[in-house]
Parts: sequence; structure tokens; C-alpha cells
Amino acid sequence: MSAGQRLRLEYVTPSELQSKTGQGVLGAAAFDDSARALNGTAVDFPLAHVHAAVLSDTREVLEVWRADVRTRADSHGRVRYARGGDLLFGSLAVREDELPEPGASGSPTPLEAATNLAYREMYAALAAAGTPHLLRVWNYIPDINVDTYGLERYRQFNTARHAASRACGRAVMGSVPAASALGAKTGSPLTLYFLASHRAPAFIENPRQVSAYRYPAEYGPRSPAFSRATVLGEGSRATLFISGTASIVGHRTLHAGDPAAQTRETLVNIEALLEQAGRSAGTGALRLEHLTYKVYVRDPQKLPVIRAQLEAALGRDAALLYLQADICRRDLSVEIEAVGGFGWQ
Ligand code: 3EB
Repeated sequence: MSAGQRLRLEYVTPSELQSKTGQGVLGAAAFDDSARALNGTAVDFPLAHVHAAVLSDTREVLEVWRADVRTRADSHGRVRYARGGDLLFGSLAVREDELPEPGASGSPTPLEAATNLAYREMYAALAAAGTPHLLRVWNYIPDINVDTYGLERYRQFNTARHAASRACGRAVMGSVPAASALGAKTGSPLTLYFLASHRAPAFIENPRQVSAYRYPAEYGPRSPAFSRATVLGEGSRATLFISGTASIVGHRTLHAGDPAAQTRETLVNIEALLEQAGRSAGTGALRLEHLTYKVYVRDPQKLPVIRAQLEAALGRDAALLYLQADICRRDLSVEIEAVGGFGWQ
């Protein structure tokens, strides 16, 4: 089958998942309460445990990725993955306390070592599975905004992602996946999950923003290696993956301290990406209200104002999951990621 498979994202409760057949599930992410609800249940697909609290009214939510073909689970090293058609979902977690404390200055910090290991394991699994092209990566980093060893942990993560990618012959600009990098609870492992394909996606940048891989050095010694969005496939079978998007124009944060304005600016950025992606896929632009969203809120007290902005823009029926998470810049209150299928509506 060369036309490509359809990929779908659903937010479901653990009991809704169990009442459906597991067939076609490529993988899933469980957030704090849903992971507790699933505790002890054996699942036959890779399941990432993300240590972030759900803020939506339904607290037990799983993010489930399905393909419309039979899926097969397997593992490689620390990576659990499943393949379905030309798609792969994988996940892995690395504890920093497994790794040696740094000795001499210049040796990697525990988070750098964990990131290095996680990225090498991910690339090795992709090579073994024959799906080398990363589409989308989610990175959950405990204490993302905390300074240790003289550098903020998000910046340590960027240093090691860059080094591991280069060491594995991977791009660090241009042909880089869509991504998100968020905080997770203190003491949780570095947790990654990802989607890949044997086909390369198209890589989309936002004309309103400097590409993250060209950010100036004031944001850290190594730039974040991600694209603003990727598109896999063409026409009505194309799928769009929008990276974590925030209130950044050029390379600067706008509206620090104003979560409502940050939410509106973020939606303008997402609309700019929809237009670029529609051009790339050779279709009309997807509409904002047809995407499926994950919204990361730093301070849960700001959820009502953020939610009000999103409901005004998207209506009350949009598919949205709200999570509490720290965001990679201390002046950002909200970050939004999204996925859409050109044939989904
Ligand atoms: C930004 O636009 C916000 O380091 O992989 C968003 C998505 C952000 C992904 C990453 C960082 C990452 O710079 C931060």
C-alpha cells in the first residue's frame, strides 16, 4: 500500500480504551491520573507515562494514536515501539540517577547524559525498524526551568540533543522533526515518545518566527533542533503535526505576564502554520477549529482565562486536552501543540 495510512489521535478514558478493540493502536501517552487508573493493566502497545497533571474536567485521559491497519509491537534496547503500515510510534524513559555523576568540568551533567542516551536509543530503534524519518517528538523533562551545574536544565537538554543528533548523523537544522519540550514532575524520568515513518515529511517554518534552530545564543549554547511543523503525505491523506507553539514573534517572547494575550498570539502563530502547511500539502489550509490540541498551562490558576480565549476562537466542541506543565522559557504562561488530518473532518 503506497498511499499511506491514516493516523488518528483520540483523547479517551482508560475504560473507553478497554471497551474498544486494541487493534490499530500504535501507542499512547498516559498522564498522571490515567496512568494510575491503568496501573497493572497489561497493554499490547507502547505506553509513555508522562508525569504531568491533567487540568481538563475528565482527569483520566489517554492520548491514543491509531492507524487504520494492523499494528505490531516490538522493542529495541530501551525503546518500546509499534509499527503499522509505514508508521512507527515509540517511547522510552531514562532516569538520571542511573547515570554517573559528572566528574571533571566539561563532562556531561546527568540530564545531558540521559538525553544523550535517550536520543541514541531512539535513533538506533528507528534504524532497526526501518523507519528512519522522525515526524514528531515529545520531550518531558523534570524540573525543566531549574539551573544545575550552572545551566538551566532545558539548555542542558538542548546541548545533548544537538550532540547526540550530530553523532548519529542526524540534522540539527532544516530536516528536523516537529517537537515539544515541557516540564515534568521532580524526580520523574526523562520521557520521550515519537512518531516516525519510512517516508520523509515536509518541514514547515513560521514566517512570523525565527526558526528555533537559528535562535541566537542568548537562549542557550545550542539551539533547539525542531521544525515548527511537519506534514506527512499529500492531499486528503496528509497529516499535520504542529510543534509546541507559544507567544514568540521573531525570537522574542511577547505578552509576558498576560496569559490571555499569549494565548491569542499563539493562535495567530498556529494560523500562520496552517497556511504554510496547506501550501506544502497542495490542499487548502486546515481550519483552526478542526485540529486536535494539547494545551500546557504553567499556572493552573490561569486556566480559566486561557480556556476562555480558546473557546472564543475554536468554539466549545474543539478537541482540547489541558495539562499543567512548566514551559521552556520562564516568561511563557502557555504553550499549545496540535495535530490535524486534511481528510479528518
Ligand atoms: C519556542 O517556540 C517554544 O525544544 O523541542 C517549543 C517546541 C519549544 C519545542 C523543543 C521548544 C521545543 O521556542 C519552545
